[in-house]
Amino acid sequence: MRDLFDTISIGPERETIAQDAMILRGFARLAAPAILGIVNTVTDTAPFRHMVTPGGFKMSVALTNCGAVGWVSDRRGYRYDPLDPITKQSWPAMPPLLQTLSSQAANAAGYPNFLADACLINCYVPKTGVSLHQDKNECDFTQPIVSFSFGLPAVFLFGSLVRDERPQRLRLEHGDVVVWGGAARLAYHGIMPLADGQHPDTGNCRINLTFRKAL
Ligand code: MD3
Ligand code: FE
Repeated sequence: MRDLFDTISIGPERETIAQDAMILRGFARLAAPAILGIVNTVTDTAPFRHMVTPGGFKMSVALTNCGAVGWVSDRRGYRYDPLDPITKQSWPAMPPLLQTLSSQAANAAGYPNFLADACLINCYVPKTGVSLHQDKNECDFTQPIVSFSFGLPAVFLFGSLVRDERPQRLRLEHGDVVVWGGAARLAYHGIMPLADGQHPDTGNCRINLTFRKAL
């Protein structure tokens, strides 16, 4: 039950966008330089790349991963894999700062036991987006997904459990964190093609980190 005291204690930076989906506005803003530095270290070992969908299309978003497993796509399907298909090596380990911040964000949203084993890092440049989809390659849908957004703003499309229902549009900005669990966990979602722009911390791109308990 929420009451006036909860509203005061959670403060204006915590917005509920749907049942079990919450934005923590600016949660990662102060940590952004450190996180973006970590992303650069990850991409030194595991570069951003455009994966191919099972249908044979090249994804417009470039991605990489860190953690025990990484999300991959190829002609055989979508899955989590302990090896980077380009380097044939393990993905870079989950950096301690990312492990801690993703658990703290989940905790702030009501998931005290979240421990990510995979972090998918997406890079969007202007005109790229992702169409409505569900994230269902993870083993345990009782665990939330935690997403951190940096750089250029994006319009996030948040639908329901059925694809054809008109999605909500939400603007996600530098440092915003969203936690998706419970009834929102299997919602359809996507990102509108990015508008042109420049951001002082990322240049002409949007970086999104999604933390998952995949195994
Ligand atoms: C909502 N990424 O990586 S935020 C994805 O901004 C993905 O790069 C988008 O969709 C991005 O799969 C969206 C993360 C997100 C992830 C899973 C969700 C939002 C979600 C699951 C249910 C509802
Ligand atoms: Fe997704």
